[in-house]
Amino acid sequence: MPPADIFHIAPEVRAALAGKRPVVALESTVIAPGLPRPRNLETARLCESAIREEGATPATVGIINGVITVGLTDEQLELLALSEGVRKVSRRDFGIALARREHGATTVAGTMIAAHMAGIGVFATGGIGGVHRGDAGDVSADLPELARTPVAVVCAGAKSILDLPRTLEWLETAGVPVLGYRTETFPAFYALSSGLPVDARLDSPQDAAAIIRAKRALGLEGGVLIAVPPPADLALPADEMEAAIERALRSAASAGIGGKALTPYLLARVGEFTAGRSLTVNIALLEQNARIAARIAVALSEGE
Ligand code: PSU
Ligand code: MN
Repeated sequence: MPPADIFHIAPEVRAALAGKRPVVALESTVIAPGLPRPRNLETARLCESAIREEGATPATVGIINGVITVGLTDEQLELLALSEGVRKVSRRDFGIALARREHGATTVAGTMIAAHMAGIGVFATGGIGGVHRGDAGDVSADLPELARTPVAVVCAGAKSILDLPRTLEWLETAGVPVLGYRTETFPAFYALSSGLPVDARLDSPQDAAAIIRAKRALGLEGGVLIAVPPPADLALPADEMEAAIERALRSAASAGIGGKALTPYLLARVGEFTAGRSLTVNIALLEQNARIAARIAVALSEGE
């Protein structure tokens, strides 16, 4: 584990890990630039409560004054949710944020790295990054992280602001299993299905735990992606979603937005174009994923 002056695990999380009790990591990029205030803070708390209700310990990951923190306190969550200028931290950004004593919100890749360092094997988020549409050279660092770091990531698939077929091809090449939780197809975040097949359907948390355990036992590097469709009553129709995304992509192109700013920009525009309904489903699926990740963490700890 890294030295204590740059890596801190909250006492409650440390105790759960030492006692081999279930822990679920949560990311903070979804809180800081990902969702608008004040819903971001409410959602962060909602996800933590869902994990506790299922009998696991939540560990939201972020960077506070240059210290990677696994298990943010409520005050620290509030700090990240309400501060301006919090750095979005993926693999490449850790050194910068730590050396400059900045606050940072970790992406899926960043959270996987910190979770694994702490000894946490299950992580819940909303959607992973992927291969961007149009520019197949813009590949999120989330994908190579899934290929190298052994953490199970529970998500609602990836948003169709991305090129989903290319994203799944990338994961296949890199050897990342893509599992559907009670579904045969990869969900499209706001929409129930992308129509693209997953590698296996999971019917229970125990089913997920068995696959994670078997992969671990083999010593294969890399993670497992577990995709859960958003709640059916709130999911958006695929055609409406597609229209909002096309508009957002045109808006990003004319504003000249690219690089790490592209994902947050597209998400904000889609929110406007769906009159906030994308936000409602986003919050509901985050809570649902946290709950299912906790059940998987519980199933994993029962088998040990
Ligand atoms: N997808 C979402 N909401 C998000 C993100 C992705 O629906 O907030 C965030 C996640 O933290 C993800 C990151 O890891 O964006 C990917 O950014 P990039 O494409 O720059 O790697
Ligand atoms: Mn990118």
